[in-house]
Amino acid sequence: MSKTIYALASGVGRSGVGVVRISGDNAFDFAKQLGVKNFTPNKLARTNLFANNGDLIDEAMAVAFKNPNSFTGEDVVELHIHGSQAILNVLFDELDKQGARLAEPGEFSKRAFANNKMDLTQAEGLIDLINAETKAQMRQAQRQTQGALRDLYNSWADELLPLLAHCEAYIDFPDEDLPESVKKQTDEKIQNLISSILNHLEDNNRGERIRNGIQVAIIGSPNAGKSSLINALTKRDVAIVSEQAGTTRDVIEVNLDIKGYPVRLFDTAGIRESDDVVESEGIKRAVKSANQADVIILVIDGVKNKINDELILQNTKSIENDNAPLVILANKNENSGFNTPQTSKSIIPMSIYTGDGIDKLVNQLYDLISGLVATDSEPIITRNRHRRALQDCLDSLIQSQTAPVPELVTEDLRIALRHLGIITGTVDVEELLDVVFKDFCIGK
Ligand SMILES: Nc1nc2c(ncn2[C@@H]2O[C@H](COP(=O)(O)OP(=O)(O)O)[C@@H](O)[C@H]2O)c(=O)[nH]1
Ligand SMILES: [Mg+2]
Repeated sequence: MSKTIYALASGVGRSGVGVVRISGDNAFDFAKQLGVKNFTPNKLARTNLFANNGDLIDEAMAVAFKNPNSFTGEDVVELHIHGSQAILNVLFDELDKQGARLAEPGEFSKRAFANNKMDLTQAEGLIDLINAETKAQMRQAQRQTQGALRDLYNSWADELLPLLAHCEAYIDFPDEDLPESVKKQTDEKIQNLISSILNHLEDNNRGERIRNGIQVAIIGSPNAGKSSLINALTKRDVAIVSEQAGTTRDVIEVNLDIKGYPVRLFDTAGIRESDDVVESEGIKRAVKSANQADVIILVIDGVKNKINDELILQNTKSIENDNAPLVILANKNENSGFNTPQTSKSIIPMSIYTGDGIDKLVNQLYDLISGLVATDSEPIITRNRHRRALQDCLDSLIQSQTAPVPELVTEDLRIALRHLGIITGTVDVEELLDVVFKDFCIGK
């Protein structure tokens, strides 16, 4: 018997239409009492909703989903009402009186998980889909909600299970000598599985990068035009631009969509020697931000400087991040005093004043980022939670290869299997559910 729950499933606030979802054993009864008459599954029907005293609540539309063919796997009714707080208040009041209660955040999805409508990776994909801001995030989340990760991890579990069964049988019947061929086959399969997991783990954190945004830090001397650049790229005045050197002190972060890829762009303090305590702290943060970045943009004032290899080296010497590709911009090229760069490095000449070079920069960023996160059709890890469990699974498999007695091999394989189950949620761990579903909002 599952208590009937309800919540606004559409966005909060005034809206043309709001969708209230009701799920549980009494969902159909409660909707009937409100005046819904048509329960042809999956068919939206016009209906008036009434309070118990006969007052009209709203002219609405209703659709019923019969269990198990619903989002939660329970009986579900969705009411399309006018998105007004007053209507919601009256409607929720009536539902409370009937014995329903407001759903907790993520409770619909939790029930969907409990009723095997989705595994934990699909639930996580759903949160990511709701939070997606760019196309790449959307595609990745869609693949996950469709079960790409679930299928992969289940297929590994399916490979492990018979191996575990073999080992257990051997323990139960130790007098029967395990044929050499079976042992060899088992060893091979474990080795293959180890290779597959290693391969899957060595993904350059692509999935997490797409999920969290690719970090791009803008660095360079004071007054090079870093803050002007972040404003030009975001087409907003997010950072203070000033002729005065040392204006930017805090690291300013903005989110940017580069042709579908989510980018977190960081404007930083100009790197130079400074006696000013606040500026020095800003410079420290600038270096830190560059050290953590996936891509670094170095802006150089091409009027004030003759750009050559030596100057570029000087501008980057405090940064320790060899992994991040470096994009070098020679700014202010509309000015007659602009010095043509003399260097072996690839440089984008640009003028933030005229906009020259901005397209080239965006294209280059796109190429670099797509190289960093490019996904073939293979499913990729999107959370640290998956990564940790896979690493644990891997450790147990590797340990099993040198385990001295069959009992210990069995134990290692069992633990490996358990770690795969932790990712998909086939292992029953209550605190795991809290971790996964805490990010959900009410109504999901
Ligand atoms: N001539 C010229 N000046 C620029 C250009 N971009 C920025 N500036 C100027 O350079 C100065 C410093 O810019 P700002 O963005 O604050 O540099 P930051 O210290 O690197 O953040 C400001 O006076 C800007 O107006 C450009 O393309 N051409
Ligand atoms: Mg600045």
